[in-house]
Amino acid sequence: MCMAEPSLVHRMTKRCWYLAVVAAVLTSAAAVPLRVDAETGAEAWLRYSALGPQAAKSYDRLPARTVALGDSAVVRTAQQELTRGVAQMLGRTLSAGAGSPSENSVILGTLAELHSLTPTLNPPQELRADGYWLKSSRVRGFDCLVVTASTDRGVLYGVFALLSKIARAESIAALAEVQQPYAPIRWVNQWDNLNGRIERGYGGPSIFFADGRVRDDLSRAGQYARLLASIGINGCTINNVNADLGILDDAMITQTRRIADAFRPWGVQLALSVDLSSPKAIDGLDTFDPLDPRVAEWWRKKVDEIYRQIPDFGGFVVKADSEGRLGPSTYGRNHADAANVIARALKPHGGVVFYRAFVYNHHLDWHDLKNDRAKAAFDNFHPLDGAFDDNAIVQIKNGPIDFQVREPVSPLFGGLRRTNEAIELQITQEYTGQQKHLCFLVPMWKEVLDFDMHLDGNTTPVKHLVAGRVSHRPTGGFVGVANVGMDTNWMGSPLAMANLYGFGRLAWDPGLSAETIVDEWTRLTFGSDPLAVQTINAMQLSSWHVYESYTGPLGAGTLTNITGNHYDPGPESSEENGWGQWHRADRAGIGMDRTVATGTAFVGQYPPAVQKLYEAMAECPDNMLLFFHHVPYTYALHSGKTVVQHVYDSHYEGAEHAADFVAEWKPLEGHIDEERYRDTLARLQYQAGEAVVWRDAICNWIYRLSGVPDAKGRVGRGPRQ
Ligand code: GCV
Repeated sequence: MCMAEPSLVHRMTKRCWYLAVVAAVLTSAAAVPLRVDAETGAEAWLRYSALGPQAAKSYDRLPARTVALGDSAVVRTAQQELTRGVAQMLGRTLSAGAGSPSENSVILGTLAELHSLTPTLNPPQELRADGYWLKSSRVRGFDCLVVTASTDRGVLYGVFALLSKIARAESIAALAEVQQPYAPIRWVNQWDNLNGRIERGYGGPSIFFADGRVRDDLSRAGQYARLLASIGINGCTINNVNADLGILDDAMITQTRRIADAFRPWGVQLALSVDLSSPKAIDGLDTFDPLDPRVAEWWRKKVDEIYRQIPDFGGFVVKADSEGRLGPSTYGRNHADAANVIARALKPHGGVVFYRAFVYNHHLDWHDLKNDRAKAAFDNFHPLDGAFDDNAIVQIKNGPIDFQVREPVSPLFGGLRRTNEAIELQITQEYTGQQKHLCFLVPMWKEVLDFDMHLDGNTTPVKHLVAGRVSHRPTGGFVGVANVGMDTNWMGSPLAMANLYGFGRLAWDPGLSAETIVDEWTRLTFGSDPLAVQTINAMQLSSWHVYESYTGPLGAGTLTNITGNHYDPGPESSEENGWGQWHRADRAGIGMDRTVATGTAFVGQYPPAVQKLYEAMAECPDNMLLFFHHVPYTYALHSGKTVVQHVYDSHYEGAEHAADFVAEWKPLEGHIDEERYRDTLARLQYQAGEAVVWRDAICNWIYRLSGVPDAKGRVGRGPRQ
C-alpha cells in the first residue's frame, strides 16, 4: 500500500542533523590509513580473495586439471567458476578438459555421465534433483575429486560448495559429502516495474528493466544469477506482483527472453508475474473469466508462445483480488478456478503457477471489532483445499498480516492438506528498516520455519508443510522477495546481503542454525579476521531483536507509518482506516482481541494445540501478547513488568543497543576493507539516531494515550513532550 506521507518537520530537522553527523564521520574516517584494500561489495559472498601462503598450501593436493563430462552449458559454467575461484584464491591455473581424466582431475558431471566413466561409483544415498555428491576417489587410475549430481545444476551447486569451503579455509581432503535440497522450489521474486523502479526496493533501480523495456546491458542479470546459483536458488520472477499488463506483450516476451538467456548458464529459471485480467486487457477478449473456454485458449496460446522463445521458462506468479488487483471475484469464480486455468496452460511444458494467498479486503470497517484482516488468507483459501491442480502452488506470506517485525505464523500453512504450498519470506526490509537499519532476518525465519503446527497431533513444523514433503502435495518450497537493484552492492547495504544469503541457505537446508549461516556469510564476505568475524556475527544475530525492541514490541506490529513509507514511526496511521493493520490502542489499553471467546476468532484458525498457546491471555507468550489480546496498559507480563513499562524499557534498551553497534563496529577499522568499513559505520551512526527518533515517538505516543508515567522518569520530559 502507498499513500502520501504526512510531513514531519521536526523529524526532517532531526534527520538533517544526523546526516551532518554521518558526513563528519565519513570525513574523519577518510584521514585514517587502512591495511585492507577497499571493496565495493559487488562480489558479495563470492569474493574469492587470495588465501595466505600457509592456508593455500593445504590445498596443494587439489588436482591441477578439471574434466567436464557431457556437453551441458551449466556444467561448463561450473568448470569456469572452479577455474576462476581457484585462480583467485590459490593463485593456481587449472587446465580444462573434457571426456575422461588423463591425470589427477576434478571431475564434473551428472551421475549418469559419471557412470559412463566409472559404473560402480555410487553415492551413499539417492540424490534428489539438484542434490550433489563431493567425493575423493580413484577414477581410471587417477586421484580425482568428483563433483556429481543428478542434475547439471547440482554439479554447479557442488562446485560452489567446494569453493566456499576453500574460501573459509575448510579442509577438502578425503571429501565424502552428500548435500540435498530440502525442497524443490527455491525461488526469489523481484518486484521490478517495467519503468525501472522497484516496489519496496532499496538497492537502486532495476537490473532488468529501464524506461519500459528490458535493459540493453544485462550483465548484472547474469551476475545476479551467479549469486543466486551459489546459494542454490533455482528460479527468479523478474517483475512486480502488481504486474504491468505489458509484461505479456509479444514484443516484451521477446525481450525477456534475453534475461532468460543470461540466467540459463547458472541454472536459474525465469518466471513472470501476470495479471489475471490480461486476456481482456491486452488482447481484446470481452472477458477474463477463468471458466470461459476462450480465456483458457488465450492462456494456452500465450504460454505456448513463451515456451517457444524460452524453453526452460519456470511459470507465473499471480496476485489477484488483492489491493486493487482484479481477480476471479469479478465473475463470481474462486481462486482455484483462476489458478487452474493458468496451471493447465503451463502443465504440458512443466511450468508452475504460484497463486498468492495475500488476498484481503483493504476497505474493512474498522468500527467493527470482529473484523480482522489476519483471517483473510485462511478464510479465502482453506475452503478450496484440494481444488488446485498439482502444478499450482499457493504462495503464503510467513505471517497473516504483512511482513511485520513479529507476527505469528500464518494459520493457512496448517489449513491446506491437499494443496501445494510455498512460504513467502521478505528479504528486502520493507517493514524492518529498509536496509538503512541492520536487521538480520534469519533468526526470525528460523522461528517461523521451526514453528510446530501440531497437525493431527503430529510434529509438523512449517518448514515440513511447505516443502512438498507431505502426501497429496507433489511440490512446494521457499520464495524470497529479494529486490536487488543496480547499486553496486546490490541491496544498498553490504550487511543486508546476509539476508539474501541466509534465505538461500535456509531454502536449501532449514536445519542450519542462524549462527552457522551468519558465520559462513561473514567469512565469505569480509574474510576470516577473528575480530571482524566475531563482531559482525554478534551484531547480525542480535539485530532483529534490537530493531523489534525500538519499533514494535510485544507483537503489536512494526508501529510504522503504514499508509506512507513503511519506515518512519507512525502508530496512529494504523487506526481508523480499512487497511486492517490495527493495534487497537486507545485510552484503556492496547492490542487486538483475536480470541475465539471474545475477539475476532482468528485463533480458531489454528490447530487445537496452537490455539491453546494463544487463546488464554495468561498462557500467551509475551512477545505475541498484543497480536492476540487487548490488555490494559498496566497488565502484568510474564516478565513481571507492566505492558507500558515494558514498552518504555524496551525502546530505551533498543536505542542503546543501536548506539552500541556503532561502538562495536569502530574497532574493525583496519580489520576489513576501508570502503565497507566506512559505509557501514555511516549506516550504523544513522541507525543509532533513527532508533532515538523511534524511541521517543513510540514512548511519547503510548504515554499520551495511557497517561501512565515511566517508572524510570525518562518519558514525557524534555523537548519532545
Ligand atoms: C507488491 C504490501 C506491500 C506492497 C506489496 C504487497 C504484496 O502491501 O506494501 O508494496 O505489493 O504487500 O505483497 O503484494
